[in-house]
Amino acid sequence: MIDLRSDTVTRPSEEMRRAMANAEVGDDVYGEDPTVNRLEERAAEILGKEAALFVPTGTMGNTIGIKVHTTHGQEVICESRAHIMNYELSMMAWFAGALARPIVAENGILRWEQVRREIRAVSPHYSPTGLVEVENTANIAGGTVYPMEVLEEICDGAHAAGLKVHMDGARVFNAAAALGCDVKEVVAKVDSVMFCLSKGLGAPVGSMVVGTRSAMEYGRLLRKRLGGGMRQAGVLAAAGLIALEKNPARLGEDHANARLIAERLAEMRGVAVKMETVQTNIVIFDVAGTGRTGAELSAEFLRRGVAINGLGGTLMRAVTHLDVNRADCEKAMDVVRGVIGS
Ligand code: TLP
Repeated sequence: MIDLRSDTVTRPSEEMRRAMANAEVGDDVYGEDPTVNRLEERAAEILGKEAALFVPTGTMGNTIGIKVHTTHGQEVICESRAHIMNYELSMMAWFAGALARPIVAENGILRWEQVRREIRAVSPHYSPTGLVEVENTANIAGGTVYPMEVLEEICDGAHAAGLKVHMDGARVFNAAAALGCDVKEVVAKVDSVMFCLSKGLGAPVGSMVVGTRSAMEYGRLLRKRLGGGMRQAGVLAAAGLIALEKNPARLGEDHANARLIAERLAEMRGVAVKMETVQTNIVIFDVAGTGRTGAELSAEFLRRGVAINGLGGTLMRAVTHLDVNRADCEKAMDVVRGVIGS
């Protein structure tokens, strides 16, 4: 099967499996797992922040990132398609007691002017703003990337208004690759970042939260409270280290493969692709013109050995990653063309 459902589906490489088997471990709740400690140090170093925390999932990482900056009853400004609002089982409401204040932004990229208008002060009526959240890359908008000047303006504006900025950087290394710059520059002005080892970087499990030392110390307590004290987690961190050190450099291949998929899809009858949103490893496309739903087509593709998810209605998403090469993508598009017509 050619699996284009998500970059979460990658399997650990031989090198990762060997490193996992041989990992030096200890009890991480006591801070004694040397492999976890090394991963946290390297993540902080690579992102240019003071400290990092290894967490089992991106959802837990975002939950911690939001909770460290907010108090109950505050609002979190985010884009309308944000993962924190739509895909995390309302975790920020459940755990942090925060309300999402969504903004519809073109291609999922917020602008400071839009954010500024939604900031609410303490008043007898409003829930005050506690945090600004940016998703980079913006998954459901097509894996779009924040231009550096747009991001910097949001961070400067938020800070001047006394607000912190959390980045859901599940795919921030894809953003850095697309921008052609060091990931340090991408996250320089945000106060905390969550990024996933288990997506484009190819680790089997794990995400990191990165920020100031004091925020990460509080985050460590929150992780334990959430049930994320993982004990001998060095077996997972060992794979994470390889993902972090080796795989950012190859993300450009995934981006080129996504572009190929988008170009092929755009030639098919009844399929619409917003080409300007195809900036990284995600292709969102609309099959309304085929007269069929995403769910129907998804089932037909799957019968022919290609997995592509529907996103509800007529939207679909194809994601490239380590475990699909260019030939796989070409083959997948032949199958899709066979079902849809050219
Ligand atoms: N995204 C998954 C699904 O949940 C949609 C995917 O296949 O893309 N932030 C962003 C931007 C994400 O895309 C995801 C996962 C997460 C956070 C959460 O990560 P996990 O799944 O590790 O909790």
